[in-house]
Amino acid sequence: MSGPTDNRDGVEPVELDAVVIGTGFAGLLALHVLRNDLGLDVRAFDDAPGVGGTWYWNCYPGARADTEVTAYCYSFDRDLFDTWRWSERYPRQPEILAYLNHVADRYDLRRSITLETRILSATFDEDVNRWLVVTDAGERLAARFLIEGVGLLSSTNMPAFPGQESFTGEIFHTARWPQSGTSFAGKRVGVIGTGSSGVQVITEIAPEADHLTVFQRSAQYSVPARHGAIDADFLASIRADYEGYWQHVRNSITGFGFAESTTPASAVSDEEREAIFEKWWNHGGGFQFMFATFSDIGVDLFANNAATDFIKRKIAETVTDPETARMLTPTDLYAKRPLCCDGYFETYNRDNVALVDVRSDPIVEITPRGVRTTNAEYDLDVIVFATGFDAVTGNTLKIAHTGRGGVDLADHWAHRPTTHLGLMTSGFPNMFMMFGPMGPFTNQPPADEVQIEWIADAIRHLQKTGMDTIEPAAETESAWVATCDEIGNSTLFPKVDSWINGANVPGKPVTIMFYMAGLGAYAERLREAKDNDYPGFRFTAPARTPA
Ligand code: N01
Repeated sequence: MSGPTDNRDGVEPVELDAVVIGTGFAGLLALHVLRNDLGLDVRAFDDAPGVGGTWYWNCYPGARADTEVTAYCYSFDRDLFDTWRWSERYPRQPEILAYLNHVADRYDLRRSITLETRILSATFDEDVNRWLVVTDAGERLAARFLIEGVGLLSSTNMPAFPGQESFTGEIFHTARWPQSGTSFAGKRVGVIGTGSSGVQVITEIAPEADHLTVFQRSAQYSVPARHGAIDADFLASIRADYEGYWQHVRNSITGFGFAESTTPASAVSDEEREAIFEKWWNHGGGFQFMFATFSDIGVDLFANNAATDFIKRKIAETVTDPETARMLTPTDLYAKRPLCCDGYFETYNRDNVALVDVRSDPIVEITPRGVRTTNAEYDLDVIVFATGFDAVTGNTLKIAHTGRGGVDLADHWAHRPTTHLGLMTSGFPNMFMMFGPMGPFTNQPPADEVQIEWIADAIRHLQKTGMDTIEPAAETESAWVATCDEIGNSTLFPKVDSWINGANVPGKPVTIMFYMAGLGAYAERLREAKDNDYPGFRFTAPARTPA
């Protein structure tokens, strides 16, 4: 392999076949497949002190997955599946982190991982078709392939309330929780935000804290999770037909492993509908409630209203104070990422928990003593920001990417982020984004596997054809964006503000950011691209004869 000519500092960059950014589910898998299966010379980087990606950082009290764990893991190694023992149906963060550490050890990945190192920039050198990657430790690497598993939900969204630095207590963000943990005993705690992280942290902190004040901007359609042991019969059925189970996961919409409904809500009587909602409320799980009850909750107003009416009635039955129940009752559509949490609404029946509606009584500032809203000041010892993420593009855009012709990725995406197949963007050859914009809106580990298989096949295709680079043509990317827009706009999700469309971060383009047709349809599109020798992609031959 020839080296890039860019040796401004007089030191040639370290030559590699591939750089992987991130060591969460996506990055670890990418490193394993590229290094151990394809035999490439690969290094992976993560700015955290440990592997695990978002599961490293999100160690807030109550953090756990809400996908049945049998589908929240890798499938590529049957022995890994059979030998790793999960303790619960929805594992807590320490268990998921332990699993990812086990994966790093099992496949001997650590020797190729550099931790506590952030990638600052990636510049494509068109003379030699290599990415010049620079780390914050000053290391320079020249790699043919750049694989980014930087986390769909990893870059924190931290609102800038005036006076934040004046607060004399402690401030935490759920997604940058101290690894040493923290105690809330005897403390007055305020939590800002009631998304997936918020409902979990609120429910967990309330029994421990002296007092908890929840600052809620939007009420949530949360359903029970029904945590518990893994269903032994279900596990046995997976073991009896391992391939069949994973095929089912990969062919589904959500990739969660449950049977998704094919029945529209309007196709059954009112009594039947109520019984189905009740059944899934008792079964537990947010995606299950949205996708296993009926086929059209995310796309049809009648179905959506039926689901919201049911959840609203449950809130009214659960929350004893009518005014608190009113504040906790959402008024918008059920079209955010569906949540689940055991005991969430019950938490507001506790004497030590108070709810503040910051839409009608906005937070004005953080004071040395706590949080001041328009109407009151709340004295606090701890403020927890459960305010979520600069999702999808946040971490990607923290890296200064320069593609062909000196084009900056931030400029390429100034209007909105675009890709082809959620994986590649035009003008940025051999750069693969796992869960990039316009990727599938699904459970991630199975989708990571679908994506890395495609990436590995694309690399094999280059090796076979003697080509050096692959990238989508601009018009191919536009066509994929149009497809994503058409599908996304046929759902109800764009009608509600959330991280799914970028509306949660002030100033961010509000747009369709996912391929909303499901994992099965997505995998089919990837298969088509591969089987037809990558139509709509551009290839270039080696730029220079290898030295
Ligand atoms: O973030 P969110 P999250 N003032 O964006 C509020 C995954 N995840 O970290 O709704 C006041 O959903 C904001 O209010 P509003 C999962 O995919 C999974 O909770 O924008 N409030 C909202 O209530 C999830 O969807 C798991 O009006 C402000 C909250 O903060 C995704 O991560 C666990 C505010 C943010 O909710 C994100 O979840 C955790 C402001 N200035 C996370 N800014 C599981 O697997 C924001 N908010 C279970």
